[in-house]
Amino acid sequence: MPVALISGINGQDGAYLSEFLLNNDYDVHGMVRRKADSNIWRLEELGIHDSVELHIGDVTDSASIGRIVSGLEFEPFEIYNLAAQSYVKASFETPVSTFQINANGALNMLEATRRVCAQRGKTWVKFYQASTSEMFGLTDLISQNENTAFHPRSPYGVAKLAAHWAVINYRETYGLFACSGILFNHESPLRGEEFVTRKITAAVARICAGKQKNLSLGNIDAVRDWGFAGDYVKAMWLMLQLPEPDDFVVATGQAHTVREMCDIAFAHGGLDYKNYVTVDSSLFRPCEVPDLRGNSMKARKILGWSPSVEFKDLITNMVDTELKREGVVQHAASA
Ligand code: NAP
Ligand code: F7E
Repeated sequence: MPVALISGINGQDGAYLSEFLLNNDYDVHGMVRRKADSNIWRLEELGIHDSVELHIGDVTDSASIGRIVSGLEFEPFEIYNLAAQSYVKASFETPVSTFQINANGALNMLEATRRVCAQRGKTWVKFYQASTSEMFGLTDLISQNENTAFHPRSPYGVAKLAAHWAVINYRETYGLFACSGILFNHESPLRGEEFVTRKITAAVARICAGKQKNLSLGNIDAVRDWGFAGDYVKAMWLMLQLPEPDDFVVATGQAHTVREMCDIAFAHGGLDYKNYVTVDSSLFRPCEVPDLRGNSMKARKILGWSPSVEFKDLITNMVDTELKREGVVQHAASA
């Protein structure tokens, strides 16, 4: 039975990746910071919390990673490093801890992998790093691919770029089987509430339930390439099944504004967003990434990967889940 270890297993991607790997007969292990009070609601919502084995560990604590990875408890086969302080806006307020988790944490995971591979063989462990379109940051290209120059615009993006180069360096220096997926925004009903898709879709449901009156947003003219998280975790796995390690952009290729998202989400709840959404300048980022759209031709050609969920369906599905969570019975016209 193949074995996988996932850091960040209780996050959005960790939950969907666990579900995907379990469906493919993997023995799934995850690293969580605390066992007793870890927030595992996503694993519970997918009904897989009893099917994965959780280990206490922290990517900033090399001793804990070494203990788990070195095979004292099991022999990892694939390691997915998904752990991160993943909220871009918060990284401006906590740049040092963001760097510790997102850059040093990835380095700790790579080092532990290198040590195991030095004992057992170069490809004993296959390593996946969660890189991000935020590394492209400020770009004037219409779309970004694996050859696009990086210009990160936040401590989050800078830290992720350091980790990205560390992966390349460990691949070139030690011959590790290490891949980075440069993933554009991917969303789902399991998204954290601080991210704009979930913030908007949850607000629509709360407004419909009479629990919220309006919604304050930041830069609603920001453009992003949003896909469904369930599709993107499959791309992570596909990368580790290649004969040779490589890096891939994963994206839909379709870009939309936050404003368009509001229009779709509120209309699905039978509302006009213009009556509810206000722009609050305090929610703007000190340094914004205005416009990103991915070109995932390489992933489509080599991995055979493609997205399965259109933007409009992604947003309306998220609204539907939030309406259910709020116990709102949908109007027939908008259902
Ligand atoms: P998420 O929901 O925020 O999950 C992040 C996970 O990392 C959480 O389980 C969190 O656990 C864990 N974590 C944080 N600090 C840790 C530490 N010091 N040690 C161990 N675990 C720690 O993020 P996501 O959306 O699933 O994203 C997964 C990864 O892909 C992240 O690395 C993110 O930066 C990257 N990424 C995401 C997107 C996207 O659009 N979703 C796009 C590109 C790249 P706690 O519950 O303990 O905080
Ligand atoms: O913002 C704008 C905001 O926080 C998207 C993470 O998974 O994807 C995610 O990072 C856009 C930005 O995601 C609000 O300014 C407007 O332009 O949902 P977000 P993100 O920053 O793109 C990348 C690829 C990652 O790697 C990250 O880990 O929406 N926006 N008004 C707002 N955003 C938020 N959160 N809240 C607002 O009120």
